[in-house]
Amino acid sequence: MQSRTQVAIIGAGPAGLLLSQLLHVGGIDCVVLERQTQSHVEARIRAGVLEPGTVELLERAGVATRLQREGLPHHGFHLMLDGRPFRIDMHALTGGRSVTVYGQTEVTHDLIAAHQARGAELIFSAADVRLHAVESDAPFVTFSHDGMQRRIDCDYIVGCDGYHGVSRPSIPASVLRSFERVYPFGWLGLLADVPPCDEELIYSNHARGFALASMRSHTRSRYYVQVPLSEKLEDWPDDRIWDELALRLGPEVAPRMTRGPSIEKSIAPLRSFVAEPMRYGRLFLAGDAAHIVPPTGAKGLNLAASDVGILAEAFIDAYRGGSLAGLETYSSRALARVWMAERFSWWFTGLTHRFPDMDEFARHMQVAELNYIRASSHAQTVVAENYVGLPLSYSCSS
Ligand code: FAS
Ligand code: PHB
Repeated sequence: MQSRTQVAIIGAGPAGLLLSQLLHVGGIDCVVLERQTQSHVEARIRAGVLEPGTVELLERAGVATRLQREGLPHHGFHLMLDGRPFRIDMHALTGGRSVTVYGQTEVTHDLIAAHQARGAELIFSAADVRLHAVESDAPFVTFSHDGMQRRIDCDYIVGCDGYHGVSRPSIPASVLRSFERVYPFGWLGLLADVPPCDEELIYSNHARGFALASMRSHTRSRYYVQVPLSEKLEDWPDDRIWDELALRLGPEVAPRMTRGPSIEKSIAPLRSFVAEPMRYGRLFLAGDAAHIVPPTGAKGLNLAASDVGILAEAFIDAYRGGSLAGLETYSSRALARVWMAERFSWWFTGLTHRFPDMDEFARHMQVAELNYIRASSHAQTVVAENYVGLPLSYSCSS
């Protein structure tokens, strides 16, 4: 069965769904092909913090009603060294900018609901998706669905299929350049329907390892502890996680922590990764298909959104304004922002985690840098403006 669209999008994560919604608002026809089932996609527990730029894009896409009602504005967060917290007042240090706590799970749910409300072509359980003729001006994708072989001809393909997708490998190895740092630890995440231990997020650098106290609402908490990559989830019953969190969040915070049964637990590896270019012929990459950051800086979802914001505008310029300049400069403009977010995520991970090969000098460097940030409003401003998301102008000038 053969059909045609203007833009074929591979992957129904936040990047693919947001791009599809923004293209629809811009009057551009597209189809989204997703390998997993809808319930699998909607069950994923991932990011929790939205930058103002991401909120603006969700508003432009017409999917921010619940976010505006249920999202939690956060004007600051806490850094902690061996149990002693101090606050980064983002709102004051960035001229009034803040982040919104609203789970990626909810963003995905809202985007899928909007697609289904308008009868969009969002195809779940699309198996064996393949990209064809991406170097030509007549690319197409093939896949199987409901036992039928399908082909969709299109003007452009956008790979929003994440780190393990098929799109990035569709760029010839002779063209693709990749850069990577794999961290010698992972994050064990726990979700529980208990009230958070604080009004704001707490990032803790502790001698036993990193911990993060986050949330999804006033009644649902999200916690993380750094664990060696060799750890197995089955060796971490809830009580062991709560005990470790109490130790790493210290005597001031631990008494405020409410324990309860986990509703989700997982261990995620950490890596920094960038693939260049983010365009090859009629194929574009966006989100985790092109880059991965350690979640420390809460950048993964937000970078995916900023890629998509740049790309959607470029497609609208091409289809509505007849200018291909946006598409031609997409990769360099997106990468300029990606590398700045990669730097912050790498730096923030280095500042807050215990590395197995860390010697006493390296530990003193971490302690000195955290104490400098505690003391200096200038140093705090650097942290704050990166955390809320750098202005697009920073990366356009590079
Ligand atoms: P995604 O990976 O979300 O979506 C890609 C989609 O493509 C998936 O639905 C996949 O099923 C589909 N797909 C893959 N191959 C396909 C194929 N061949 N055909 C069709 N479809 C295909 N970021 C944060 O900011 N904070 C966090 O705390 C955080 N925690 C994370 C925890 C984990 C375990 C992971 C893996 C990531 C985490 N991230 C976090 C990063 C995460 O939020 C990503 O940045 C975000 O999901 C990026 O969105 P997408 O680019 O849409 O990629
Ligand atoms: C989360 O709530 O999942 C979260 C928040 C901030 C981070 C990473 C994860 O830096």
